[in-house]
Amino acid sequence: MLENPLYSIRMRAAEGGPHEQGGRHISGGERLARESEVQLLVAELLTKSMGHSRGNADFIQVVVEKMPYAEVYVPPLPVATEGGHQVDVCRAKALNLLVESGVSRAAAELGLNELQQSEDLRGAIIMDAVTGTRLDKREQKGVRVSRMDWDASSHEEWVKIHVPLGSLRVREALALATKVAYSPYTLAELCWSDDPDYVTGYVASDKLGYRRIPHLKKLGESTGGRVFFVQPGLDVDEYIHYLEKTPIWIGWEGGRP
Ligand code: WAQ
Ligand code: MG
Repeated sequence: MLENPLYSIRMRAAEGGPHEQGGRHISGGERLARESEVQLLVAELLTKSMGHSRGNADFIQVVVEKMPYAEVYVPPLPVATEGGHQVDVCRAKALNLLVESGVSRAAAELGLNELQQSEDLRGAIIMDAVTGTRLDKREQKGVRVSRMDWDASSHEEWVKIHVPLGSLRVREALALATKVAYSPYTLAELCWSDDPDYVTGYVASDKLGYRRIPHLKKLGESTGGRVFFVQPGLDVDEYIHYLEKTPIWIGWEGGRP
């Protein structure tokens, strides 16, 4: 590990000043890099933040940190794509998948409502899977999962057998969903993008895998975000620490399944 250190790279971008001074969230991103890849990945994150469909960022922050940790490899969740073109049909499907994953119907409905109302959520909402109570106290900031990334050769292999899913967006979403589902405290995740030009979202869980749902909102809307439904009674600080700090490689050590 010492000869080949790991770096965490995190980006956040806002319009109208920094987030903490009231700027509107435009984009964020988190990657892991070997030393030789740091410059390239910083450039990729800058590209992601500029020319974004949510607006023109005038505040962009990139943080690069050397990581003192051992490495853990987690294989990606299996992926399936559901049918359905109407938003209400797709939302009903998401609700059912959440309930099948062990979330109460009441909490699942509250989660869907939260995302329907969020236009400027920067991270995820942590929600009690039984009562639907919000457990993090982060408001618009939410909890940002970081320190996860695909192992590059594992991703190459994965794309060969999932040819239409080669985009950076799916790459990032599946890495995040896999890290979140890997925690024993997560029952399920609900996500759709806050980008007005992207309407596909997903429900993910250890039980059901990553289930893509084609129309969780109407084209042109800037609502969206993420809800992590968790076991009641968990230690919330410990859970947030795992999400923010524990480095996870998605893939297979050595590159092959
Ligand atoms: N940690 C926690 N929450 C996050 C993170 C993160 N690292 N990144 C994004 N979010 C939250 C935040 O509230 C964003 O506003 C919201 O999720 C949406 O982020 O076709 O593109 O990056 O299989 O816009 C899913 C479907 C796409 C992909 C999701 O999300 C597919 C997407 P975006
Ligand atoms: Mg977005």
